[in-house]
Amino acid sequence: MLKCGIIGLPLSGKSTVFNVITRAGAEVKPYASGKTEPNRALVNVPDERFDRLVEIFKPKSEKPADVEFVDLAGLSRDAGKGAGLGNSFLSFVSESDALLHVVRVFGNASVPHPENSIDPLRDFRIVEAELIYRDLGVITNRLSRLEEKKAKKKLTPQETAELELIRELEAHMLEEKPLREYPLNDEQKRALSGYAFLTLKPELVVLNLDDTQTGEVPEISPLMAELGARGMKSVRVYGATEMELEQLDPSDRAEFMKDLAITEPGRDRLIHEAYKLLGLISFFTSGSDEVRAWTLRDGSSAVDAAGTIHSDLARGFIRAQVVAYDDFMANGASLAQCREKGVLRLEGKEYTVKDGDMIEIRFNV
Ligand SMILES: Nc1nc2c(ncn2[C@@H]2O[C@H](COP(=O)(O)OP(=O)(O)OP(=O)(O)O)[C@@H](O)[C@H]2O)c(=O)[nH]1
Ligand SMILES: [Mg+2]
Repeated sequence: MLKCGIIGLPLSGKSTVFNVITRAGAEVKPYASGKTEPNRALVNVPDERFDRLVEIFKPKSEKPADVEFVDLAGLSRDAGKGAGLGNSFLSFVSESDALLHVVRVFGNASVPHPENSIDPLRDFRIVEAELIYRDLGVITNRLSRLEEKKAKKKLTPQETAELELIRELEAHMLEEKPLREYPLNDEQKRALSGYAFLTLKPELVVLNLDDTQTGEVPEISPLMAELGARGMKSVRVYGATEMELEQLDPSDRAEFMKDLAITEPGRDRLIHEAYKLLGLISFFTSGSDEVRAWTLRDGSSAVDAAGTIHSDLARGFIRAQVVAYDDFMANGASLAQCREKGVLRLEGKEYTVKDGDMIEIRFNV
C-alpha cells in the first residue's frame, strides 16, 4: 500500500488537511497535542474514467484505486537533535512514500504559533532543515562504518564506490541541501534505496490559508520564490473551511461552495496532486463481475501489472490484451469495434503500461 505522510510544524493544520482529504474526522484543536501515534486513513482516488466504466459495465462489484494518508505529529525545531518527539516522529516519516508538507499561512489569533509569528518561508525552512539533519545523521553513521572497514582494508569494490558517493552526499548536505537536489543516477538511487532518506522522497507543499486569503497573498511570496528556485510544487488549501465543507451533506455542500465561489474541492485537487507526485498511474480491469482501478508506478511493464492483480498472472503471463480508455470511449465503448479498428492490441511482457489502459491478462498456470 502506498503511503503519503503529512508533515509540518505543530499547529500548522496537518490534522485539518488530513480531514479534508480523508473525511476521517481526526481531532483538531488549538493547542499542541504531543500525540505520537499517527492518524491513518485509506482514500479512494477520484477518477471520472472509473465512474464511467462502472456505468457501462454495471458490474456486481467495483473497486477504485486507493492511497493511504498518514497524519503525523508536529515536527519541532531541533527534532533531529532529539527535541520534541524527535526520532519516533522521524521513523513514521521514513515509512512514507511521499510527503505532504503543510505550511501555516492562516492567521487565526486563537491558535498559537510555535515560532510566535506567521512566516511561511521560515516555517518551511525549519522543517526542511530537520529532515536534512536526520538524513545527514544516517550518512555520518554509514560513513564512519565504511571508514572503519577501509582502515582494516576490508572494503568490497561496491563499498568503495559507496564510500565515495556517501562522502559527496555528506558535503552536499552540509550545505543544507536536500538529497533530491543531488544528481543521482539510477544505479546510485538503487544503492541508496535501503536508507529511506527523507529528503529523497517526493514532497508537495500545502499552503494552508484562511478563506479571507484569496488572490494575491503577500505572506506567501517569499516562499513561492524559494519553491520555484528549488523546482518544488505547491497547492493552496483553505483547510478549516474545506474541512467544514467535507462534513456537510452533498446538497448543502454544493450550495456552500457556490456561496464561497469554490469550484473544485481541495480534496480532489490534493488527492490528484499526491497521486501524480508519487509517480503513479492507474490501469483498469473491467467486466460484468468487477470493474477495478489498479495502481502502478509509472514505467511499469505488463508483467508488473499482471503481478499487481495476482502473482499467478505474472508467473503464467502469456499476453496482455490492451486498449486505452480514450480509444474505448471513442469507439462506442465496444471491444468488438476496438478490435476492428485495431486499437485493441495484444502486448507482450515488456510493454510499458500507460495511464488509463484497460487490460486483460492472458495467462496459463
Ligand atoms: N483560521 C484557520 N484556522 C485553522 C486552519 N487550519 C487549521 N486551523 C486551526 O488551527 C488549529 C490546529 O489545527 P490542527 O489541524 O489540529 O493542526 P495540527 O498541525 O494537526 O496540530 P498538531 O497535530 O497539534 O501539531 C485548530 O484550532 C484549527 O481549527 C485554517 O485554514 N484557517
Ligand atoms: Mg494534528
